[in-house]
Amino acid sequence: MHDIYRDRKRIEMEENILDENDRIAEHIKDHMGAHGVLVVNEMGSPGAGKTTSIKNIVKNMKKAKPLVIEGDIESDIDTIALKGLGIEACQINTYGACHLDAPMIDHQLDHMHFDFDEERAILFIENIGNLVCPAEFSIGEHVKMLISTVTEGSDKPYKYPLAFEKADLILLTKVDLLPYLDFDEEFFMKGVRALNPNVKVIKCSGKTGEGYAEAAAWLEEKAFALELHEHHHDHEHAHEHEH
Ligand SMILES: Nc1nc2c(ncn2[C@@H]2O[C@H](COP(=O)(O)OP(=O)(O)OP(=O)(O)O)[C@@H](O)[C@H]2O)c(=O)[nH]1
Ligand SMILES: [Mg+2]
Repeated sequence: MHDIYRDRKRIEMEENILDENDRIAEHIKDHMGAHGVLVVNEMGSPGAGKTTSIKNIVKNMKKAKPLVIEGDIESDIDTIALKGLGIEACQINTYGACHLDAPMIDHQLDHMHFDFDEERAILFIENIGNLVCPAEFSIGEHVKMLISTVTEGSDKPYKYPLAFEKADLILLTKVDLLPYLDFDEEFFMKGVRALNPNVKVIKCSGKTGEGYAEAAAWLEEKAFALELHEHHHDHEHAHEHEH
């Protein structure tokens, strides 16, 4: 028999978990922002060009210090590649979970030291390669950056609307491959605009470097628009604020 009571209990529990996640996310966002750190939640399918985009944006950053948290189900391949380029990076492995959540980031931040001389920093958090689940969870970001690639096809905004609806910045990557594909840019943009009329969309290529200077400038502008707190506090657990 269908147990309505149990279904309701389950829904209540899921709501509580989401509330708790959002509360911690809000704390991370405020705390990092007050220290001049812009947090970027980078999302996109496996292989869409998330790590390539971080590398190229960092190359084009002029004023802020780059920091990276790599999220993967397993392995530290991307972290090793970034460190090889001299970029400060650390790894979170979820061992199965299809997205990062705010408690994972809160925990990771406790182990990171932010001793940068620059006035501002940009913390890129590469989420798990997945076009669905990461869009449902805030992890303390100021900016949701969606990586969508021409090789996935132009119908993705129609099939995976939430990721496009929530994005603040969309990088359309691998545009160097357009001559070999039948990507319909007009159809893609129509889908994006229907969900998110004002989102910034930048066409990028990791091969030619196209677009990444503009992406870096867009993010650095956001970083420098953060309002710093006069008195900096040390990082505290979000749950210690709950009484
Ligand atoms: N031609 C071309 N290839 C690209 C571009 N960007 C990324 N690639 C290639 O696409 C593959 C995946 O790129 P990554 O940057 O590793 O993608 P990712 O989204 O970080 O992948 P996961 O972390 O595994 O989900 C690599 O072989 C890249 O070299 C691009 O702009 N043009
Ligand atoms: Mg990657």
